[in-house]
Amino acid sequence: MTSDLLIVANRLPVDRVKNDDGSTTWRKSPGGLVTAIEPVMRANDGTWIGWPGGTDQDLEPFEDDGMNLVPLSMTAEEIEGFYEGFSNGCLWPLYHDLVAKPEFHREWWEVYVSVNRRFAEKAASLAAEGATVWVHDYQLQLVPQMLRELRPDLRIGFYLHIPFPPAELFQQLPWRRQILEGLLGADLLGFQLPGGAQNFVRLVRQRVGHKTHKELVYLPDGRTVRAEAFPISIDAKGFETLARSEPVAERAAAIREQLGNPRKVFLGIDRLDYTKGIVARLRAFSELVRDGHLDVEDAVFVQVAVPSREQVEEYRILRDEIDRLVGRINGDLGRIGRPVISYLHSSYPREEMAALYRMADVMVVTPYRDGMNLVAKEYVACRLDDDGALVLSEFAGAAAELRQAWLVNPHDIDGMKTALLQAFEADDKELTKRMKAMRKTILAHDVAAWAAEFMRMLSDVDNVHDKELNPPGR
Ligand code: GDG
Repeated sequence: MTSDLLIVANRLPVDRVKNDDGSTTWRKSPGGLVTAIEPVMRANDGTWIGWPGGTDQDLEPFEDDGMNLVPLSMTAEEIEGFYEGFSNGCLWPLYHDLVAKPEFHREWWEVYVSVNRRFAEKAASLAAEGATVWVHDYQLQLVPQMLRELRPDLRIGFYLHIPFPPAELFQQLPWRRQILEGLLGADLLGFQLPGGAQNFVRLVRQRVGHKTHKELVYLPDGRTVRAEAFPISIDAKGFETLARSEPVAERAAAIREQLGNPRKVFLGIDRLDYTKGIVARLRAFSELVRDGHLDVEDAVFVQVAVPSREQVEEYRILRDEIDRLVGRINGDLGRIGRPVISYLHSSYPREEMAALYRMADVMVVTPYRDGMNLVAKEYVACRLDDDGALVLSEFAGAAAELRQAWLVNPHDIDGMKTALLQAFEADDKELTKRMKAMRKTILAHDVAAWAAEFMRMLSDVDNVHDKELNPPGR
């Protein structure tokens, strides 16, 4: 069975859950990508190829809720070299401004190449003649070229969910040319921000030597590749409806009650990742308490850190650091029944996330670098009464759209303290003015519009040119 539309992503949109009786079932994983792509998938009887998690081998393709899902198994060695190693130990920090030090290991690279090849081969075997294939994210940057070599008849799109770094950083990568050429197999390359697309085009010109003009790259074989920004969004209406529901409203009130009904609640929700700036933000808040600007009777900080990449050393170190910091802050500054920081290392259902967004007065999102940051957008979508304040890092992609947030530089602790205090003290009129404007932005551009725009551009893209070109490889 072949498909006219294929989604190729590192993960399948479902997680495998073991039941008490030992049997296993699939549960849709949380996240906007599935919601965004599902309608397009259904309309085209699409197929999604991805790793199901774990090391189970030879899982059969299956249908879940009307979607064709094709599991691509990985061995323990592949998970270590491809996923934890090259993707998360090398590319992730390199693409996030070197917030941590990337490690360059040749063995990791070899596994990255071979796993990308397996994804490409699987896609080639499942695509109908002239089908559209949409490849996702930094784990699969070689797939476009590999797939084009196998199947020149396909229309190939690629979307990068994380930032694409400036040339000065990217060129550290020993395999920089292979990655650029891998991406150039696509007809359309989508980035979160125009800056990422520009970084890519500049690198292609400098490092591969292809002719470029604005967002276009002209290849010697006569193909044109387009690199453009498509800022991702959320299911804004879906979040709003959830936040409006009675159970979520009740839960929001119950959480505040459990926190001792402080005057204002600050909230942070992040995957536990060193790019998210969790430590600096907690430090800024605790200094405001220490210096008497905030009182624990008046304000509490709820920090949810969702477990992530726990096999990677850097992530274990960060978890310990946060544990120690929270313990010290609460030990030094808290009172009985009144911790300064209410810290949760756990993941939650969507309803609980909506209740947290609904009950929080100040949402604090302070990554050092973030492709977009959907949490910031979800908070805005859940503020039905146009209230609540958003403190947002300038270095999150979302800052380009959410201009009415209190924008901060997460490296500047004093600047963050000022912004936190301003957000805490802002009057209702100020809050409403800012939130209204942000809600308008989010509701006008949701994730369905994002997916539709990418798909439209991919099908419209004029991928041949008749330019006279010099051979590449200057
Ligand atoms: C990458 C880029 C870009 C989190 N915890 C729970 C939960 N979540 C959901 C949130 C949100 C999503 O996960 C996290 O998205 P972010 O954008 O904040 O961050 P990354 O995971 O780093 O995502 C990022 C994104 O891709 C999309 O392109 O914006 O820049 O780094 O939707 O709600 N959902 C549930 N329980 C949790 O405990 N249900």
